Amino acid sequence: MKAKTCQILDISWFTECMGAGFPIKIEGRHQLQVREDCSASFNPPVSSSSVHVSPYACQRRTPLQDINRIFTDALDILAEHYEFWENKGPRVKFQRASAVLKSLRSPVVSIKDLEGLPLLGDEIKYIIEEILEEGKCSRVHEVVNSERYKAFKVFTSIFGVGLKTAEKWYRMGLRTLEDIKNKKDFKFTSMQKHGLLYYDDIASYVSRMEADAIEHLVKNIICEFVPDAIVTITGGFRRGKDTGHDVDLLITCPRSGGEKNILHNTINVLKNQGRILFHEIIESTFDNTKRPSRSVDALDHYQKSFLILKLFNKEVKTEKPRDDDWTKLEDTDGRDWKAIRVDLVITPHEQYAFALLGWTGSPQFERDLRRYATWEKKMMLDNHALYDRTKKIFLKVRTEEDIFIHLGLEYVEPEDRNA
Ligand code: DCT
Ligand code: MG
Repeated sequence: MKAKTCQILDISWFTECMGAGFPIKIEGRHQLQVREDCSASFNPPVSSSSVHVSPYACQRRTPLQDINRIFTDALDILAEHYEFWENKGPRVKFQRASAVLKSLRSPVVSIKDLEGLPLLGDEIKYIIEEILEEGKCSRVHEVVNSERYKAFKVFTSIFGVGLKTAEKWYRMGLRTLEDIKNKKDFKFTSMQKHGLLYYDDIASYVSRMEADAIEHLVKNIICEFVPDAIVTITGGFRRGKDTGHDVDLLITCPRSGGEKNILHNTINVLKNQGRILFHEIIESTFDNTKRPSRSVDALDHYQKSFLILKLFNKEVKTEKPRDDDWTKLEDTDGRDWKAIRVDLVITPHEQYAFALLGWTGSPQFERDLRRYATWEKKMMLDNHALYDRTKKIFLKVRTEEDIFIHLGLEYVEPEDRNA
């Protein structure tokens, strides 16, 4: 008889052990009914209808390298098109289908490869089939060449411009960046004015080296007055991306209340250094009597600042320093710096794991985590807490791993959260 070497258990076993203070005896009710092929459901190959692929991105591994980009780019464009129309149903449908394809280990070469995969309805299959046959999708071609898509793409790339403003401008007959810049009589917000002023810098992506330089300089400032502060780079860079549209930094302090004055003090030092091109501080609106938000797209309540910082070229380490690099330290217009978008987010240490998980993304991975918590576990998860609706308690966590354990999920490393 084959000896059982391991058992896969429900989270209830772990929580009961925590309550008892020692590992309790494993009973039938603790056992998870897991299919033999469950390990294969992480990183599923195509052409294997016997493999179960989860409809939730948090139950799949999605590395950065996307071997089905020809299809996922098309689906992402269609999702964005519906986002620009604020049409949530189709937007979510295309986003989720694209996320399933991004998790595949091998390229889709035939429509048969899609058998057994979730969230790929007839409409999606038709698009994939067209790309397989023609090399492109006529619907996507139409969208990217449409006046509305092109205008929204430009408008929403301006820092401080959301869908509502883009819609307003579009209805006014504006179409291009020049149209917007020429509206001297417009009442732009300060964020939008600065977004326009530094448009080219912000639109050109932040490199990993630039992000590291920003992290380094913010850390140095903070450690001067709070030596035990923890500064972590999150967002796409934590997921292993080489470029991003901004630098997301999460800041906390292990001492209770130690994080209180960090944001204002940091902003003051940055101001004195002459680095701040724009900043806006949002104070915390967190209310610990409230349960986590039900909305999968809800914003969090942390104290934060949205900034545009001046990063000097000489502060960015290049991979291979060369003598003639000095010639590149000044732009053609005589500038020796670049404007970089930076988000600083301050979190109390007891909420740090939730903030880290939430701010690491990808946005699709986060949405599916929250959906999974709600629909599969009767729990509520947001960037601040995890609430068990059955037991009516807030669950205690120290690390991201603890959150996965409470949700009964296998841990997914940040580099595999690129859904
Ligand atoms: N996020 C969040 N609440 C917000 C904004 C963002 O929880 N109010 C999450 C979702 C992803 C992560 O934080 C970082 O956000 P972005 O910078 O928009 O995403 P990104 O993956 O870092 O993308 P990019 O690489 O383009 O910066
Ligand atoms: Mg980011």
